[in-house]
Amino acid sequence: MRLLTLAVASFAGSAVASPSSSTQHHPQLHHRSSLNQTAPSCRAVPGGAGWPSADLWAALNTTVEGRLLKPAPPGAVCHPSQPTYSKDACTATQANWTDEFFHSSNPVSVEWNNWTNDTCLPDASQPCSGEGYPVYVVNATTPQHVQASVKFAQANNVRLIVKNSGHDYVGRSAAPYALSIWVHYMKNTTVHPTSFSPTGCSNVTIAGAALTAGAGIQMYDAYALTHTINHTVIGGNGRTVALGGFITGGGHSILAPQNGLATDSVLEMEIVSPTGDVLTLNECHNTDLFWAMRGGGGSTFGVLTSVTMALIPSPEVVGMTFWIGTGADNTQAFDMLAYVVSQFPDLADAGISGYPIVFNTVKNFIDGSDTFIKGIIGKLILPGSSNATQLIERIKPIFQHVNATWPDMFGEYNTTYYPDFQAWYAENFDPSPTGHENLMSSRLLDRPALTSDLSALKLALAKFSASGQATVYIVSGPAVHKAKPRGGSNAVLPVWRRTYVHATASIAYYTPNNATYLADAKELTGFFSSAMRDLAPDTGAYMNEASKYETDWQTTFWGNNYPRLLSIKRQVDPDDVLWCTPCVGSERWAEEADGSLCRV
Ligand SMILES: Cc1cc2nc3c(=O)[nH]c(=O)nc-3n(C[C@H](O)[C@H](O)[C@H](O)COP(=O)(O)OP(=O)(O)OC[C@H]3O[C@@H](n4cnc5c(N)ncnc54)[C@H](O)[C@@H]3O)c2cc1C
Ligand SMILES: *[C@@H]1O[C@H](CO)[C@@H](O)[C@H](O)[C@H]1NC(C)=O
Ligand SMILES: *[C@@H]1O[C@H](CO)[C@@H](O)[C@H](O)[C@H]1NC(C)=O
Ligand SMILES: *[C@@H]1O[C@H](CO)[C@@H](O)[C@H](O)[C@H]1NC(C)=O
Ligand SMILES: *[C@@H]1O[C@H](CO)[C@@H](O)[C@H](O)[C@H]1NC(C)=O
Ligand SMILES: *[C@@H]1O[C@H](CO)[C@@H](O)[C@H](O)[C@H]1NC(C)=O
Ligand SMILES: *[C@@H]1O[C@H](CO)[C@@H](O)[C@H](O)[C@H]1NC(C)=O
Ligand SMILES: *[C@@H]1O[C@H](CO)[C@@H](O)[C@H](O)[C@H]1NC(C)=O
Ligand SMILES: *[C@@H]1O[C@H](CO)[C@@H](O)[C@H](O)[C@H]1NC(C)=O
Ligand SMILES: *[C@@H]1O[C@H](CO)[C@@H](O)[C@H](O)[C@H]1NC(C)=O
Ligand SMILES: *[C@@H]1O[C@H](CO)[C@@H](O)[C@H](O)[C@H]1NC(C)=O
Ligand SMILES: *[C@@H]1O[C@H](CO)[C@@H](O)[C@H](O)[C@H]1NC(C)=O
Ligand SMILES: CC(=O)N[C@H]1CO[C@H](CO)[C@@H](O)[C@@H]1O
Repeated sequence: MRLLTLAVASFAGSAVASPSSSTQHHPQLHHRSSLNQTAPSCRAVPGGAGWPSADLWAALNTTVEGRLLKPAPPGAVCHPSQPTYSKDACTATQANWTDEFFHSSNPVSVEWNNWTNDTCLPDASQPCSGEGYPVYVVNATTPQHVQASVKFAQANNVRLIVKNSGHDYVGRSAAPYALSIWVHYMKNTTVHPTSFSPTGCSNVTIAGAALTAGAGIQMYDAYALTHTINHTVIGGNGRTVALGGFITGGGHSILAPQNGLATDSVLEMEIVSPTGDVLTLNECHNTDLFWAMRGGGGSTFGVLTSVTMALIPSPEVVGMTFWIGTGADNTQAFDMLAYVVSQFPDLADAGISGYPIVFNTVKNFIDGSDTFIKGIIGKLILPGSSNATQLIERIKPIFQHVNATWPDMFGEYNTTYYPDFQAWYAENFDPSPTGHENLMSSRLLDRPALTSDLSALKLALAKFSASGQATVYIVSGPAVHKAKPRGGSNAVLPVWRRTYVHATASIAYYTPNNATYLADAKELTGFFSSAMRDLAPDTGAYMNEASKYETDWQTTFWGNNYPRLLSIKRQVDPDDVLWCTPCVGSERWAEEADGSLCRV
């Protein structure tokens, strides 16, 4: 995610990695760890013996009221060999490929090309097998459509995935040979203006406004709707990010340091369980699942159909944009950057949050000259205030210290008053373009990591921003630390309760189907992750925005919640009907080189 359009240094591979040798697929060699020796060792694949017959698919289609789709890959319109080929449609698709709305409104498309394995880009010079995409999709609008899809996948040994907006950075919303439940059109909403009583908890009334929303509701819908009653959800910064993946992963927000994580605001959920039951989860019913579905991750414990979130009165906001930069050859650039970032815990404790980004040797976007600079740029907010001086008096000393300590530092800040959060969001949402190869790495940083050893922080930031930029988002703070989720707790990584900064580094590249680029990108992702692990070995990472290749991912994403999450997963999904990686309980299966999913 990127807030500002910097001159992003597109990744140019340097390592001399050789293409990984392709492994032959030998289903008969699979060793089964499962106790049921008659269960198939792999999920069914089209054309294989176990794939459901056309009649079975037609019966599913009837059950889901004719909402079964067999979509062509969106890029097929550019390939003359494909049935959907069309010159005009190709032009439109190419024009829209960087547009988040395009991917989120398509039944199978996802934002980052790699997760469909570049198997049908809108580019005639690339291959188009479509094998990275699911085969069938249910365009679900009711829990019953979801239920029928889950039961069908279970009964027929078909790989099952869930797609919502397709934003996912770890590739969980696309998969080959799968049936996909597309929840994008689950958009029912109910506003509760004054209070909410969780279903079947006759003794509980939760004061304050709340929103019940279908899992397909996207950020811009949620903000716009709650704005009509002068409230806001604790939401993310993208426009099309949907509640399904966001809430189940934890959901960070620029409003979180003052109000808690998005998932901390959840009062109730409705899900379809992996065994096909429609369940209401809250503090009185299905409490284990209620705990797990708030932070345990998407497409693992069930399919979310709707969620009820507590709202906050929309705060007035003082917003600031700022930058501090210096010539790329200034050897003290990272001394300055480490100092500035070390101030973030104090800023968050003072009620300030925001989206700063470190930039490292990028073309001078400040004056447009042909020079290179290093520095930091971003947006800060002080919600609940109309007095810009309160924000400025916190930031000015930082600028003064920088100027007094290091030579040749240039900077600027401006403030703007917004009467409510919606007014701030309308100008400052995340417009990140999509439609390229993108791998990510991330780390959550607590006060010790940010303040106790500035040499270590300096080194880590320098490595972490090596691809041109890295985020150092202030999206956790006091209210996350002392959050009281309903039912006592939820499953987010406990490190959130002492985090101040969510740092991310991405490798974006524009050369598809290139094994060298892929290998280099994976290597760099690992380099970023290890730089941050060295700085903060006892923290972890936000699972929704992280490296797919994170080592020790169980602990990195869930910490000491992992054993309880695993036991709930085994209990509610003994057959691993919902499977993704890196996801809780995924250890018993692995994707083969040809994309099929087999037991290990
Ligand atoms: C531009 C951009 C901005 C972002 N901003 C933020 C931000 O401010 N804060 C933040 O926390 N994150 C942010 N994210 C990350 C975002 O939270 C994740 O990408 C999240 O996975 C998106 O969920 P989705 O449902 O929209 O996407 P999808 O890719 O469709 O789904 C993501 C995962 O959730 C699962 N899932 C989706 N819906 C359901 C459901 N109904 N039931 C069960 N599982 C489901 C999918 O199977 C998949 O595993 C941002 C991402 C992008 C690309
Ligand atoms: C074992 O797997 C087979 C095939 O999936 C299934 O029919 C059978 O019911 C399973 N047996 C048990 C005991 O789970
Ligand atoms: C499902 O049924 C609808 C309505 O009859 C039909 O239009 C659609 O093509 C069917 N889907 C598939 C994949 O056959
Ligand atoms: C592409 O985007 C334009 C406007 O953004 C829209 O009108 C058009 O329908 C889109 N095309 C496709 C194929 O989605
Ligand atoms: C999916 O369902 C929605 C809601 O009924 C409908 O508007 C949309 O056209 C459908 N999409 C496809 C591709 O069938
Ligand atoms: C949305 O509302 C419609 C009509 O009231 C209903 O049929 C459907 O089940 C609801 N969907 C969800 C996800 O609750
Ligand atoms: C929201 O705030 C505006 C401006 O203060 C006010 O006019 C309006 O009545 C409020 N709406 C509600 C539903 O409270
Ligand atoms: C409400 O009652 C349920 C049992 O019906 C119990 O589990 C829950 O803890 C109670 N909650 C409160 C706030 O008293
Ligand atoms: C501050 O405002 C001036 C004048 O509008 C503008 O040129 C400058 O880019 C702004 N700086 C920042 C950091 O937003
Ligand atoms: C704004 O805040 C500053 C610093 O806290 C304070 O001195 C000043 O009186 C405030 N101004 C108003 C109008 O409240
Ligand atoms: C330091 O002071 C100079 C001269 O007043 C100014 O141009 C520059 O922007 C300042 N730098 C910072 C980081 O405030
Ligand atoms: C991805 O595509 C490559 C060819 O570009 C193929 O060798 C590989 O098996 C595919 N992987 C998956 C998981 O589909
Ligand atoms: C073309 C490409 O880069 N494909 C890769 C995308 O990511 C998956 C999952 O890591 C790899 O298996 C593919 O090789």
